[in-house]
Amino acid sequence: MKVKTACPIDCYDACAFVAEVGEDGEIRLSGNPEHPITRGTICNRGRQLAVRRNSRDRVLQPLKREGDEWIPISWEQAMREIAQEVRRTLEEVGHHGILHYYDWGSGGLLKSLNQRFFYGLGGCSEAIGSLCWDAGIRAQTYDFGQANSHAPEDMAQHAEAIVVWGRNVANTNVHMIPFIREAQTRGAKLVVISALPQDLARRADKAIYPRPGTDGLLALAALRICRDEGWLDHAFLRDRAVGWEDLASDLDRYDLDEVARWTDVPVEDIRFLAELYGKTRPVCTLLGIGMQRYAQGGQTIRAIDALAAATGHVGVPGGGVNYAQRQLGRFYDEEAITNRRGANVREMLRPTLAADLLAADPPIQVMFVTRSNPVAQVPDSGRLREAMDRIRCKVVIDTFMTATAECADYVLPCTNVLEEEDVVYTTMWHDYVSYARPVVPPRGEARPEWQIFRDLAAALGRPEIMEGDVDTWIRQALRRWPEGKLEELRERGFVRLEVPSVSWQDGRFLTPSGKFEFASSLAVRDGHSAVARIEVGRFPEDADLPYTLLTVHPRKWQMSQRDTLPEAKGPHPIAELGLGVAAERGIQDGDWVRVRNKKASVIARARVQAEGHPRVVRMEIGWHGQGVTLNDFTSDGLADFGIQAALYDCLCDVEKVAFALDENARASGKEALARQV
Ligand SMILES: Nc1nc2c(c(=O)[nH]1)N[C@H]1C(S)=C(S)[C@@H](COP(=O)(O)OP(=O)(O)OC[C@H]3O[C@@H](n4cnc5c(=O)[nH]c(N)nc54)[C@H](O)[C@@H]3O)O[C@H]1N2
Ligand SMILES: Nc1nc2c(c(=O)[nH]1)N[C@H]1C(S)=C(S)[C@@H](COP(=O)(O)OP(=O)(O)OC[C@H]3O[C@@H](n4cnc5c(=O)[nH]c(N)nc54)[C@H](O)[C@@H]3O)O[C@H]1N2
Ligand SMILES: [Mo]
Repeated sequence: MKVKTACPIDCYDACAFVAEVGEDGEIRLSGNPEHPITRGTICNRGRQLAVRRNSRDRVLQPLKREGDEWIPISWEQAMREIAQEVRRTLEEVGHHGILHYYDWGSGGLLKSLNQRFFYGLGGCSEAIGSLCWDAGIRAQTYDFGQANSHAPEDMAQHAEAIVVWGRNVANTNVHMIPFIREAQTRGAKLVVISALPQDLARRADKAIYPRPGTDGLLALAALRICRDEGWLDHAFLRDRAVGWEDLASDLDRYDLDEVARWTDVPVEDIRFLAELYGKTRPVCTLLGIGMQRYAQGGQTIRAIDALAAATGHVGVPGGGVNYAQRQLGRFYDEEAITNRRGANVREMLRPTLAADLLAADPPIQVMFVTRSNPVAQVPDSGRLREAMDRIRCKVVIDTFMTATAECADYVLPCTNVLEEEDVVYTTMWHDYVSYARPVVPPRGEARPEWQIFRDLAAALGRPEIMEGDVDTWIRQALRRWPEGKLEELRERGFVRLEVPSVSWQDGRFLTPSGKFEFASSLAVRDGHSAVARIEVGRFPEDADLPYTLLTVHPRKWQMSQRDTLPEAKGPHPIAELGLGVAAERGIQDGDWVRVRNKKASVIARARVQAEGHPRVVRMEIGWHGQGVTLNDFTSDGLADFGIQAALYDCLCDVEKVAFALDENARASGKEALARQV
């Protein structure tokens, strides 16, 4: 039998699945062919969800740490003991002594019931801010009033050029590829701007590889050329925007030759970009998350917004500066799920979690982790482990023994998406929502999280906190939906929410002025320059650490969710090296190298990259081993806007520790390696 269900992974694509269970019990997942984005295909991460469901390594019973051992215990014991820890904390220091750390490991609507539990206690300490995309969200809020994206069909049908700027669509947003192809078949040009090599660049008319973190300069220098050449949309600047004059006069600070030196992008390429935005119409810009993971990440997104807006690509079919899809929030009543009203919450920032924990007064006594693996994913993870060590009781809810679970006192097994009913409502890009249905029963003793928190509330003598059932909660959260839409969602497995396919076409923006704001009063209020501005003095430099380490999202798996992938779990990560790194350090493909900075060091296998910025090292985030996670390398610095981790402002050096060996010599190679390391 086929069951329509949904992919809950935090991703641009938010796919709809069709699941089939074979007689052998094997679950086959495929894409729902009717879904206009999924179009019948899913990625390796999606398929892995079935493997994860049935994996031998899955946690199937509540576990309690005793010394160095994990002892299986009953749910009754787990709930009783954890309730006791909660009670003690409430008595000793109050509800701020309880931390709920969560992230978006699942995009299920009902997952927010976790928060309901803590708010029901009167409040808690809670993680806020973003390891992901907040600087860019805030930048677009200053400029447009909200971060909206055009429908992909609009790009496919109307764009004359597509600029994929800092987004690795071939890895992280694969369902975009057919739309790009469709536009290219019509004759649209494709330009890729990326610090690292990308598969998509092979299909592109042009690839530009700036020095990491410098794209804002590139955009503003290109805009200066457009200003000087008169390649501007004067009607837009006059009728639909404010502050152009302020920005226009600020552009003189970006000298073309200097920008070329800082960005490592030749002057001809900066001109190429200016001409593309200035003379082609319309240009669709697809922005990635990577570019705003820097100290000036927010300004960088504002700079690109300004380039595209001034040259006439905002509010027109086939245009847009597409970073995120934030138009869908109004369709959901999250308060109906979280019941937050009246709760007293102390905020701790995800990007600076370790420091916030160490400084907390009152201190955290009980920490709950849901939908996340912070020890692998939060910057400065060495310090985080240290901070967690001081917490009396740590409870991790997950399906696997993650790097965070390894540091816990209790690990509680939750259900996998294929065992759950939920509305999957998080999309970073399009405007579809999907419905998850149970395909198979929960394995072992795994329980849905809402049930875990219901049991805990009962153990605390507070069952009213989690009163309700799945159907009621869903109906309450979707009460703004038109009659019949929920039934359609359940029947088809997905529905489209009605938002404009071309954003800002009516010229009305959600900014204070109601116009596009080249000069933003909100930015000034928040302590920033009114106009997009990049300061070269703020690029990180360290004579001892000449290269940038980019710990980007893995091609084949979702960040730290690699438990079922032997090739991802090896003892050594792959370090992809730009040509400059390889040449300066005398490294060849396959050599063993040590990647290090002041905080961490790891032995990796080198893969030399012919394309990309020459002085960049890339490792895929989520790997851990050799006593470290890759976030042992990163620092907890913030980007300029919002609350955003500047994870890619990370410098490193690389040295060769052993030569490459051919397959036959591998065994003795290991000895050679052991001797040299
Ligand atoms: N396969 C896979 N897909 C995923 C995920 C995953 O883990 N695996 N994760 C999902 C999530 S949570 C997110 S947030 C998204 C992230 O999706 P992306 O935005 O695509 O990915 P990032 O890893 O944040 O950024 C990596 C890209 O940014 C580029 N980049 C980095 N710094 C710079 C710079 O300074 N300038 C320019 N021009 N480019 C730069 C890199 O070259 C790389 O192409 O992907 C989602 N999709
Ligand atoms: N250095 C560096 N660090 C990064 C990034 C980077 O590019 N570089 N990217 C950042 C980004 S964009 C993001 S979004 C964050 C993400 O950070 P996380 O969300 O912590 O990342 P994941 O590794 O996907 O871990 C999710 C965990 O949730 C579990 N999980 C899945 N579904 C459920 C569920 O329903 N309930 C519960 N309880 N658990 C569930 C999974 O098994 C997994 O262990 O990481 C950030 N960290
Ligand atoms: Mo993310």
